[in-house]
Amino acid sequence: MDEPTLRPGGKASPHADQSGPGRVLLVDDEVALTKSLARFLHKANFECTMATSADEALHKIMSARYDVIVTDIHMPGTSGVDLLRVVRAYDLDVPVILMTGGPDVASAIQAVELGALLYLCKPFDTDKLVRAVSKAAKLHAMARLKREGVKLLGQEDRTSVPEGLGASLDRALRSLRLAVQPIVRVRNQQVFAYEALMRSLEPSLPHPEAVLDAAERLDRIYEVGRAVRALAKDALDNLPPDVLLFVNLHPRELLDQHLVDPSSALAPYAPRVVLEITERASLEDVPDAQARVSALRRLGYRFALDDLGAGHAGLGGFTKCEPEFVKLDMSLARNIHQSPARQKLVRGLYSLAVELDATVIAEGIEHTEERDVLAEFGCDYMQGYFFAKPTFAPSEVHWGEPPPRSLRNPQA
Ligand code: G
Ligand code: MN
Repeated sequence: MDEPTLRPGGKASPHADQSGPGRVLLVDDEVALTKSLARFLHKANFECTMATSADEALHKIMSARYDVIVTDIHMPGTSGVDLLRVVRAYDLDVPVILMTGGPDVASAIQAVELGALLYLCKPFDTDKLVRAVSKAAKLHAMARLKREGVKLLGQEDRTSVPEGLGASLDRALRSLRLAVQPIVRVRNQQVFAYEALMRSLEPSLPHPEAVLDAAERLDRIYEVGRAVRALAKDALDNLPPDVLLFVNLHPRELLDQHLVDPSSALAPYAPRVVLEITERASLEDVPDAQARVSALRRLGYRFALDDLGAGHAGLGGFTKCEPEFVKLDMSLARNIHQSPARQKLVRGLYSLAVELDATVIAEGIEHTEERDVLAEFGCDYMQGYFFAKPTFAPSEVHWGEPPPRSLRNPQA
């Protein structure tokens, strides 16, 4: 069998089509190392293209599609992290594996935030690279399929609305209520805000996701949002004036004129309202998202990026809405005291959010140990069943045993 070519940009093995394991772009200024890595990847049937600088890599990325990018970080000229940044600006899915001779915390944090899949310290076992590239190629394929699936199902949803769904949503809207859950400051044991959580009595739409799903299918998202905002106004009337209310916003609601209307019922309360946009949904499909966020900010609303760490690892949410608050997804807090990996990730996300001038709120705190690890990282704002469950009227907050003295007073 012919040896597949290793030349940059070269057409390679017979396995290099869509059905093969995949096309890899290898970027490193150390040519000998790159060639040797390419040989290993070829043995595993990957088609490899080499580039000796980030700029050369960019050139190649613009003219061909790759399944995985493996790049050195420190190279003359543009760095691997900058390459990753550019790649993320136009392709959310392609997995990037970073290699480095000298790891540093700053570039590792940047790499995580920009959605690098893996960070390999040289020297590494080539088998490890081959395994990582194989996994990355599969993840990429899955991401592409997921996007296709979302498109397909999205189209199907619009054409096949189950019978009676409209009536169910009508009933859900008529019985809609807001539960509230406190967001607390741990150091001085204060209730800082509440999150408003939609609840309905309609049994066929038993939780908020079901209501939202029905509203999406029926193209009635605005209606749900308007109902929630009317209830939010009532809730604010019953809260102390220095307490904020966090209100979840479906990204599509950014397009609702009612939201930006200064004469809407909620507008006078805007300085006390923080609009939560989830990282799980995409702002990509909202035209002019940034301008719409700015218009709302001019009315006095502030923004929180919800569920950080659970959605796509790209920068979309941050760059489009420049949130005042960031809410760490509850999966990150879960048993964090038992997971060094989670601690490392949360520490990275926390310091990055702070650097981006966002106040971090840890969500889903259920245990004293979770509260204390987060507090130790510097996180003061928290929410979760540990303090209080969502209730229809603000309830007593459970503070538990005080955190260690050093965590109670920042000046100590
Ligand atoms: O995506 P968002 O963060 O808006 O979701 C909030 C949901 O999380 C609410 O439905 C609320 O009831 C739930 N919730 C709040 N605190 C906790 C907690 O400590 N543990 C768990 N499992 N769920 C929580
Ligand atoms: Mn939320």
